[in-house]
Amino acid sequence: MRIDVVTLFPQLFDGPMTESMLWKARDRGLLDLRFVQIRDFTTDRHRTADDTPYGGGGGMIMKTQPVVDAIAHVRQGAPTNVPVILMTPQGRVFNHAIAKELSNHERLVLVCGRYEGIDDRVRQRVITDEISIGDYVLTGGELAAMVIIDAVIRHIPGVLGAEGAADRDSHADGILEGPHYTRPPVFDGLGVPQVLLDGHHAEIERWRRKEGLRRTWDHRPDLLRKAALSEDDQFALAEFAEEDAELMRRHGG
Ligand code: 4G3
Repeated sequence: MRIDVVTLFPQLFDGPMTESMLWKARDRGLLDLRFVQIRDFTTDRHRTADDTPYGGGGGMIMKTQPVVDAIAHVRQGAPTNVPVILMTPQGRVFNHAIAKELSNHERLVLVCGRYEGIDDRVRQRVITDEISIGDYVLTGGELAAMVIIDAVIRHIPGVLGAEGAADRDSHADGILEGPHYTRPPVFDGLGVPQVLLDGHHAEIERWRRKEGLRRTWDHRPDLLRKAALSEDDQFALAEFAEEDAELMRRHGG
């Protein structure tokens, strides 16, 4: 997969994108990650990439022409349907399903704004998708682009080792993962659930599913409305509901 990042600050990607999994993916040729400097597409002596907003109001707006030209440059040779994604707090909110869908594309273009935003005509002419990584504002789209890159490449076959499978992640099937443990068997008086030490594989899988459901019930009950739930799952949830009701009877709400 090839990802082109269009940005005024390509140096921001140096650390995060050259470590660990990201680097392995690039080293193995599974990810071709490139950066294009928007300022290289300015045409004036001062290489001006931003300007004051029409209508006033302060802040600076990224100019249309350098961004449009930078995008046109990276799109050369790309299929006409390549997603050109603007990182913006006004986009649809990113999640596991979107990460997986984007991983099916041979190429992506990620566009990072700075200042108070980009002249809207960039969006009108060349942007195909607008994505937000959450309901908060950052000083630029670069950190959001790094989040997208990390979440997307985990779904490319061969990026995670055999031990890791993105289909087992929290959110893969709409419920969270349960707790994990490694040695030692006792830490500061805290043990490890006996079922994990017994080595009975089917029992362990049942326990993991139930603890994942318990976490979802406790922390993200909103996810349960959309999750695919088996009879066993629904039985477990009824048990949690009964436990909560019992606590309420004993201690009040
Ligand atoms: C406004 C993305 C701000 C418009 C970008 C870009 C937060 C996110 C910016 C624009 C960002 C996010 C840059 N802040 N929640 N800041 O994904 O096009």
